[in-house]
Amino acid sequence: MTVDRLLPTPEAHDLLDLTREIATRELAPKVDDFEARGEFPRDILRTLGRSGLLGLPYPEADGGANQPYEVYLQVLETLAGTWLGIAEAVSVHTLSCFPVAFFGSERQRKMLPDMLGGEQLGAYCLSEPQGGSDAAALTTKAVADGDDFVVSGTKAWITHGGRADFYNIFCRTGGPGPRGISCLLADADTPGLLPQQPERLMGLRSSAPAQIVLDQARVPRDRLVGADGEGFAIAMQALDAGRLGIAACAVGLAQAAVDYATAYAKEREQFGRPIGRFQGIGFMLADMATHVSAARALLLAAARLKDAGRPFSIEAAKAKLFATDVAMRVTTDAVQVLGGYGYVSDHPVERWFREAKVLQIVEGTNQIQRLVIARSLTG
Ligand code: COS
Repeated sequence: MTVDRLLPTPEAHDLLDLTREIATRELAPKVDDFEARGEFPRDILRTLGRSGLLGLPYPEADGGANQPYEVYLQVLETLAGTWLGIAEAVSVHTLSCFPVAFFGSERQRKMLPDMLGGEQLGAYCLSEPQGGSDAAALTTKAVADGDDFVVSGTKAWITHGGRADFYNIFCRTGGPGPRGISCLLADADTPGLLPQQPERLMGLRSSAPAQIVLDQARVPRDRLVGADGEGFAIAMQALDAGRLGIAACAVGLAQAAVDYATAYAKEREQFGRPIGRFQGIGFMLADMATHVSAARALLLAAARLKDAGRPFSIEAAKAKLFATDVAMRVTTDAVQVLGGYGYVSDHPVERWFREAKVLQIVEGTNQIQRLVIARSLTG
């Protein structure tokens, strides 16, 4: 069922129409095959870039489309309803452009049109094998040596690892704790930047992350993004916006599950009538639909705060927490509505159920979101 949209401009309506058209024409015919084979859809991301969908929330002067977050997130939601892997790739690429767009030097910012146009795909390297939630404890070290930093360590769970053209590497240039962390922008062909084999995932297989080993990688000193020691603050601000992207992915996935389960319940007959007419199923669908609407409302409320230039970090954490928990619950219930047919790969709900799980983990586990929200309440 198409959700009625209250969009801020006619241009936003056109953008969503374009997104739906691309989703139907380019994404829907390919998603099953790419997910089954675990193939990364680089060409499709290029198509999205050429259609202007890879730099939506950034200024036109930098090569973006100057769209409010409220609109960008609904584009993501639409993509996620057809292919979560693509929507997540767009969200992570958008996150990866954040450090240069907001903290980059004049020279670094010259790269923005290629980044935002999708010619250059980005990766965001914060997590490490021994630490994801405690991001300020990262151990990857960068030591100044002549005109370069020499970087050593291992980054983990890197979306687009081995496929990206540029990597934001959060690393330690100073002492322990958040203030010793800096952000470096490294090209994919940096000597010593060594992507490992992609992880073998439960779901989201077309966009499997990989570890990045940094073995004395030499990154020019003029690729320091922002000030020395500013990296943690950059990482956290990028994630505030990125978490809204993940929440939008969750809403899109959950809406697709509601739509699919509803259509099935109207067709499938037992005891002489469609199962959706039994209260046991009808009430389940009602709860699913209500939770998705609530998740979308929370997400858009946070986006509108961001668009208005107001603090939105805590609202983004709430939206990420709620929307991804809703996606897990709703996809679980969608499998239940389809019964045995929900548990086989002939229907997409089986895949959506596996994919929903990762959204409760990435860009800050939902336990971290609760921690952020609780600290804002209790100090
Ligand atoms: N925006 C700007 N600055 C922020 C910020 C934000 N959202 N959150 C924290 N900071 C700043 C703080 O203001 C503080 O600055 P000062 O040193 O100047 O006071 C500094 O960063 C340290 O903050 P804090 O003490 O809260 O850091 P913690 O070590 O307690 O960590 C959490 C905070 C747990 C919230 C952080 O580590 C986190 O988000 N972890 C999850 C990481 C994550 O999402 N990983 C996924 C990677 S992508 S798959």
